[in-house]
Amino acid sequence: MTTGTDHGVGEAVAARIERRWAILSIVIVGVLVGMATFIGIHQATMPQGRVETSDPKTLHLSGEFVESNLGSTLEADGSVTVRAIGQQYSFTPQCIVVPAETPITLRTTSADVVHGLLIEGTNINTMLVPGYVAVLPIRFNAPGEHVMPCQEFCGIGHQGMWGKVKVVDKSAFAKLAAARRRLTCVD
Ligand SMILES: [Cu+2]
Repeated sequence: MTTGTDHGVGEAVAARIERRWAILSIVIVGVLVGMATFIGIHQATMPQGRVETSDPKTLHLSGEFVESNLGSTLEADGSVTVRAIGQQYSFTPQCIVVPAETPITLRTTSADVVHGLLIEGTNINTMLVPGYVAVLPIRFNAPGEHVMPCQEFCGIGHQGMWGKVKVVDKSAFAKLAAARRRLTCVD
């Protein structure tokens, strides 16, 4: 049987536990707000080191993203630069060919709205924002084929926006590059 005093003790214990949990939840909220504030201020005060811009209106007329300049190029230092653009609802080039075991710089942008570029089976994933050049250092360890869907909803035809990446042997790529300055695997 419980007596009046037992009741009082029980209530005091319950109140103490409740107070502890209340304090803990306030501390958790405080830490989260603190983290969000720190990240916000830190990133605002430390902007990206370099931002490259492009003009979607003149992309096809002049500059590095004109159609004849798109595709893969073997640079003098042995690395490869790939230039590609995304537009509603395709990538140009539709099929990108690159060598395996080679440092590659991917340079992409959008000609209209925000698109996404994801290469299946890898951690390569970036947004193509009109007005900005997305630059990504990439590398493939082995030859193979990867699909490259647009991963950012970009309009009514979004689900049909797919590209392809063909990774070929390093020597095979060198042979292709000797014959042409800009390479793609679009038939
Ligand atoms: Cu898209």
